[in-house]
Amino acid sequence: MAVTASTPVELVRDVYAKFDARIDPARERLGRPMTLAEKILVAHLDDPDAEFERGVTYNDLRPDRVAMQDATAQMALLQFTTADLPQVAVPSTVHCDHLIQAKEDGRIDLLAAEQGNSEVYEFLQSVSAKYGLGFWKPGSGIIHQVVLEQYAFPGGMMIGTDSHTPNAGGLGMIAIGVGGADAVDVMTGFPFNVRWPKLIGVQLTGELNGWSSPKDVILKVADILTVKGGTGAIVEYFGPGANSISATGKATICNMGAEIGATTSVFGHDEAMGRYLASTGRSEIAAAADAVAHHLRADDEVLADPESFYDQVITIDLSTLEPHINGPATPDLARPVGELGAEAAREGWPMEPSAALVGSCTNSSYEDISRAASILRSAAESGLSVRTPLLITPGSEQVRATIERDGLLEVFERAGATVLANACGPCIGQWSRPESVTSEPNTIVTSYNRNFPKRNDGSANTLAFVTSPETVVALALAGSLDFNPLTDTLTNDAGEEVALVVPVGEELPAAGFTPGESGFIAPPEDGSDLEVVVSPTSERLQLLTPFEPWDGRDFTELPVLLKAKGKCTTDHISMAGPWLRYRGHLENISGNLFLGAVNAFTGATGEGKDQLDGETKPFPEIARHYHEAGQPWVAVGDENWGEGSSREHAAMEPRFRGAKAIIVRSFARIHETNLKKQGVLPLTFAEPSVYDAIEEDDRISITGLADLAPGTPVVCHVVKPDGTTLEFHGNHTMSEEHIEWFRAGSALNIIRRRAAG
Ligand code: MIC
Ligand code: SF4
Repeated sequence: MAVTASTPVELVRDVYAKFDARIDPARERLGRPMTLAEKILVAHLDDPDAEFERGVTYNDLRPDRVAMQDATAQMALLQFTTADLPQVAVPSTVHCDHLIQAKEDGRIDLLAAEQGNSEVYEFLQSVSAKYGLGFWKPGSGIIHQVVLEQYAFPGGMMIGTDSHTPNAGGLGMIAIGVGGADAVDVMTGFPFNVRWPKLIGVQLTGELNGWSSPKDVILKVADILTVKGGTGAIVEYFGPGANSISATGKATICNMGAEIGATTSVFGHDEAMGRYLASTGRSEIAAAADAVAHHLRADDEVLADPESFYDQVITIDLSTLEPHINGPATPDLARPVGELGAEAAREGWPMEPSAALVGSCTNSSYEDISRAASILRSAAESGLSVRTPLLITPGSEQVRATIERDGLLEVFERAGATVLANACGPCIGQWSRPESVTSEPNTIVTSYNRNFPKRNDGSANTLAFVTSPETVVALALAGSLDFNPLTDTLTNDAGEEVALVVPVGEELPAAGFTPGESGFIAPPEDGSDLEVVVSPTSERLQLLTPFEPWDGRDFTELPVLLKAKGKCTTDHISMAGPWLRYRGHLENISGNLFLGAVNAFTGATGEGKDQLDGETKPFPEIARHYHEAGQPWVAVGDENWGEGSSREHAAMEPRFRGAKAIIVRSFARIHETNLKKQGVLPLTFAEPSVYDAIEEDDRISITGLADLAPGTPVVCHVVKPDGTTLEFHGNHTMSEEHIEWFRAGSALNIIRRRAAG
């Protein structure tokens, strides 16, 4: 099917045509009613009769679409091209959003990005044309916003090479964030393999009111479940409160489900979704969805008695939910906004924010912007002005053009805000700020989803808090973290005390959306003659050399390149910001390996001891030295290793530099799969205390690999410098198929073999 600027209704109808024949027999087989996620997954099973068990089986699924953003698409497409196929097997799109740096304003920054990244954009565009992918130019918007506006549909299933792909759950789609190698499977015609998820039900009662917004729902859920509480689970939202939330508000909630590690999050089809589809020119899809509405929500028996059907149920009363603000450093550190001031004073966090940022894929809908603008407008009328530099990133060209037409952008501009490009910008560290600000401890408030150290401006001095756009604007007007918009007042230019008025907004633009400047480039019907060139001297792109297959031998006495202390997210493993430049060049990006990781032996960040020469060096240099010397190694870590992004560079870099295993207390889902895909063994300590026993000069052996089998731990030894050993078990979640990848050297090597016949 040709790739177009929007999901064609025929594709949707084809998906729905299978529902009766798939879902009804599955219900019978299970002998119980089904939840929404179960229905959508069953409808997308590769083998309709496959057995599945929550949290146990790995199953093959057939997604309807693939989406990739520019920072991950490069590596995904470099892998895809090595399979030597004429076309992608399912409709796939590339979105240019991550590589645009925020510095001056949207227009200037976009021009600079077009020039500075031209080599990468040309590569992505020519690969897209050759292999039949749709290409969204820089400036057209952030992948998840564009997907919501154009491609998502209730009951569909997609994967995306970005952890916030679940944003499309706001339109009732099962949308899963994956590493590039998973996307390559699907684009080459293979199924997507994933562990059948557990199910967490979130029942929403009451109705949002006042300053509370959809963002506060997920900030609260993050508080309850923590950053790892959703691992291996799909979060399903339902209940009377769900119906009161707009489709874009639902998308905000699903989007930030990535921060609790969930496989994805999803809402059942309702009228709000129908309104959004109609307003974005997709009435036919809305009508098709209405016709199968009973398949697009959990069965009535499930809704009536959720405890019996979900693995865990959380209830949130929207009527009493207070506005929250989470951070710094971790998205699950939550409190109602009114409590932040006292906490900041106690902790010594700078009280006056250095910047306030509205936007990102999480919070840049028409509704978000109109609510935030309403606060600014009435504040201006009462003689209040913004005291903190305010920046706004519209999520897409369509949103930008519409809020411009409706005068909302002007409200921001009049308040002195900088309007940045329709792109990720400061959300992914593409933010050029004066050093005078970042060299000092400072705080920022954003309507984004992530707030790991160094995430936004590369500075560990910057403490980031995530909250709703409404709260961001309120704190910007106050110029202080110590302000509760519900109860406090501000002094206006006439010296009077005024309270901020409660935000009001419009769910959808009354006059409909205006598309603005179209950014979609369709592929030619036949691109087979087109050539894709990668210069051998490029510093940004490098063709991939297949990883070596496993040599059949156990791993003996490998040095511990890194034992990480505390959080070791994908940002710690493979930093973004300036390093986004090298996302298409494995060797060059490996220069950032573990630069953010904290060495458990010394407390230092990004450096450790080179066991070959005893010197202290940055981790990437040690890794390069080991690689060149042919010395394989392991890394050791704590809980939730690889939390955060889907970037497979965090798995490919260690693989490229010779890592054989990553041994930790627990893994984040996407990253664990990425390691398996690239042929690195992801092991977890059967006895978590072994982590503590590992010392700097120890070596680690991993044995019995010839008998590697699903469900059987591998036997490992810590070998101390004096020759004494400590045996321990390394658990793993490798299926037969994953073990095949390991033996072949990578999952891609198997695809290559099959493609070669
Ligand atoms: C992110 O939000 O961290 C990113 C940047 O969008 C990443 C993708 C990337 O690292 O390229 C993600 O979430 O997957
Ligand atoms: Fe871009 Fe930020 Fe969204 Fe990631 S979370 S896709 S960096 S806007």
